[in-house]
Amino acid sequence: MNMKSSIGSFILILTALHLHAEDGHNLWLRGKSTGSVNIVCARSSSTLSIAKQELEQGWQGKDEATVVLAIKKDKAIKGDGFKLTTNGIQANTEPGILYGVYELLRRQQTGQSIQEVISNPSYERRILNHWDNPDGSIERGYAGLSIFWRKGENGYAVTENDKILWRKYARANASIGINGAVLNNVNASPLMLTAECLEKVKAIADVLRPYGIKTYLSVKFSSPSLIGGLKTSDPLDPDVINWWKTRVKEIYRLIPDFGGFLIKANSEGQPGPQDFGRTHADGANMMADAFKPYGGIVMWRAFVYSPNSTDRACQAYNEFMPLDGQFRDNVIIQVKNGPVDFQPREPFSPLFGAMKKTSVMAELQITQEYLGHSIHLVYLAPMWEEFLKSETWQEGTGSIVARTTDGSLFPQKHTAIAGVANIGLDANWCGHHFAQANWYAFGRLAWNNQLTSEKIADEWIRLTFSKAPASNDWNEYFLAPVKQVMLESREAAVNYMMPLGFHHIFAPQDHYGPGPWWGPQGVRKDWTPPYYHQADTAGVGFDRTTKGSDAVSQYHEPLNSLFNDPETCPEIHLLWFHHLSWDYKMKSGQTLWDEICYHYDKGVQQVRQFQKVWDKAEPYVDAERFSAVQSKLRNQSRNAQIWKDGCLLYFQQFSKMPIPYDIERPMNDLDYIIKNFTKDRP
Ligand code: GCV
Repeated sequence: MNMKSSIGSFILILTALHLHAEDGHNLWLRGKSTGSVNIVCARSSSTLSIAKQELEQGWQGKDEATVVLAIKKDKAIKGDGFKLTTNGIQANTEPGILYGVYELLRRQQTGQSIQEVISNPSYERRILNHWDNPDGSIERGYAGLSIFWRKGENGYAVTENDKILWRKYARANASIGINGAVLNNVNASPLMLTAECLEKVKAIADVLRPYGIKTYLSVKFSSPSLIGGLKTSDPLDPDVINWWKTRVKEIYRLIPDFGGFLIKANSEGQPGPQDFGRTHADGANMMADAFKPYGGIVMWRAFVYSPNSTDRACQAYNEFMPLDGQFRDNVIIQVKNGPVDFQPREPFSPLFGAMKKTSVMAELQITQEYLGHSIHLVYLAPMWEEFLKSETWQEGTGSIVARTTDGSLFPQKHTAIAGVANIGLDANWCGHHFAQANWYAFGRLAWNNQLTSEKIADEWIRLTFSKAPASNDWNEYFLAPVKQVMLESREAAVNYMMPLGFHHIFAPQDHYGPGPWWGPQGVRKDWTPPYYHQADTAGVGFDRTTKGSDAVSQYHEPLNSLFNDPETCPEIHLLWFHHLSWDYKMKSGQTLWDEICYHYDKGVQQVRQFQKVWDKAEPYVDAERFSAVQSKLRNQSRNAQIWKDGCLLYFQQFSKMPIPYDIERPMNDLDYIIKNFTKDRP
C-alpha cells in the first residue's frame, strides 16, 4: 500500500469509528424510518414542515400508509392537544399537530398500539428554566457551558453552529411537549435587557419558534436604576412603570410571541419591591401590566427566606399567603416543590393548594444540584411523581398537588410548570447519559402530570438504548433490570445522603458531599447544616411541631395533626418535623439511631447493586456509553460510602451508640472526610 492509499484507509477507518461512536448526542431521538408514508396536509408552514419531515424520517408503521394531518377545531381537544387516530392526527393548532406526530412516532418506536386517543396537555406552559449567565457559565450546571451564551468579544455573535445546536435543542423539547425556555439565570444580569443581548434573544427565538417554543427572560428587578439611568426601581414610581412598559414594548417588536419574565426578587440578595417598602404583589403587578397588551406573563418566584427567620421552611408561606388574591391574572407564583430547596426529599410546599385565588406553578429541579450532580445516576421522576400526587387536602380528598396547579381545582387563567434545566455543551447534553432521562421525564410529566415514573422510564430506555424492535432477550436482560435501577435510584440517594427526613446537610457551596459538621462562626445559620439537623446528645431533627417552629400548621388538616405527632408522621419525613431522642422507637421496633445506620448502609449497598446490574448489561449497550456509565457508577459508589461514613461517624459523636454490628464498618475516618470533602466556603 502506498502512502496515499494508507492515509485514505486510515481516514476511512476514522470515519467509520466516528459513525459508530456513541456519545449520546442523539438523546431519545434515534428512530429511523422502516418504510415510506404518504402525508396529507392541506396547509403549509414551518411547523407543519417539521411535522412532515419527522414523520418521513421516523415512520415505522405500515409501508405506504397514508397519514392525514388536519387542523380542525374540536371541543374535546384543548390548547395544543391532539387527537390521534389510526390514520391521522387532528389538532386545533400547528404545535398540536407536531406533538401528535411525536406521540405517534413514540408509540411506533416503543411498540405501543396506535388507537384513537385524545391527549391534552396538563399545563398550558411547560417551561425549562436555564440558569445560564451571559458569560456562558451555568449556575448549578454540570454538563459544560451554556448552549446560548458565551464569553468574549464576539459573545453575542450568532453562528451557523449555534443555530444547528439550538434547532436540535428545540426538536428534543418539542418531542416531549416542552413549549417554553427561560434563557438565563434567575440571579439575572441587568445586561439581559441591553440591545445587543435582546438581538441575540431574538435570534434564539427565531430558531425555537417553529418548534412551538416561546422564549422568556429572567430580569433583575433593579434594572431601571442599573441600566436605565433612573434614580429608583420603586415599582410604584411612574418613571419606573414607564421604563418597564417601554422595555416590554421593545421586546415584542423583536419577538412578537415573547413569553414573559421570570423574577427572583428579595431572595438571596437579589433586589425586589421590598427594598422600596412595597410588596411582592406590587412588584409583580407592575410588570404584569406591562405585559397585558401582548398576552405575556410574569412568573414570580416564592423562593424567599431571610437570615432572621426562626424556620426557613415557613417563610415563603408567611410572605405569600397574605397576598393571595392580590395578583393580576397574568402573574403566576412559581413555587419550588418543597419548602426549603430541592432536597433529595422534602414534603410538598404548603403553598400548593393554600393559595386559592392566585395562579400557582411548580418549579422542579432537573439539574442535580442536591442529587449527586452529573455524577450520580438518579432518576428524578419518582420524586416528582411523589410530589405531584401528594394529597394537600385543601379541597377535600383528591386535592393532590398536580390538581392545585393544573387548573382542575382552581380557575387559574394561566397554568404552567417549570424545570431547572440540566443542559450544557457536553456532547451528551446532560453530563451523565442517564441524566437525559430527567430532561425527558420533566417534559413527559409537564404534558401529562398523571404519568407514572415507570412508564416514562420504560419509554425512555426503549428510545435511548434499543435498536428497535427490541428482542425478548433485550427486554429481559437490559430493559427490565436497568429500569429497576432507575426506579430505585432516587430512594437509594435519599438513603445514602439524607434518610428519614434529614435535609440540607450538604458540604457548603457545591452541595455535593456530606457536611453535617460545617457551621463556622459568622456564617448565616440557615446556610449551615447544624441548623437543619439540630443534633445534640438528646437527639436529632428539626422540631416543626406546634411546640417547635409550628410549620405543621401551614398544612391543611388532617396533615397538620398527622405531621405533628411522631407516631403518625410518615417516617420518610420524621426528622423534617421532629426532634427525637436517639433511642426513639421506630415502627420496625429498632431505635432511631439503628434505623439511621441501616438506611445509610442500604443506600451504599443499592449503588453497589446498580454497578452489578450495569456490568451485566454490557453486551446490550454500545461500548462508549457502557464505559461512561460504568465509570460514573464507580464514582457514585465511592461518594455514597463517603456520605455513609461521614454522617454516621459525625452523628455517632452525639448518639454515643454503636453502629449495628451486622452492617459494614466505615472505611474512612471522619477527620479525613472533613478535611477532604468540605470546602470551607458558604
Ligand atoms: C439560582 C439555591 C441554589 C442557588 C439558586 C437558588 C435559587 O439556593 O443553591 O444556586 O440560585 O437556589 O433557586 O434561586
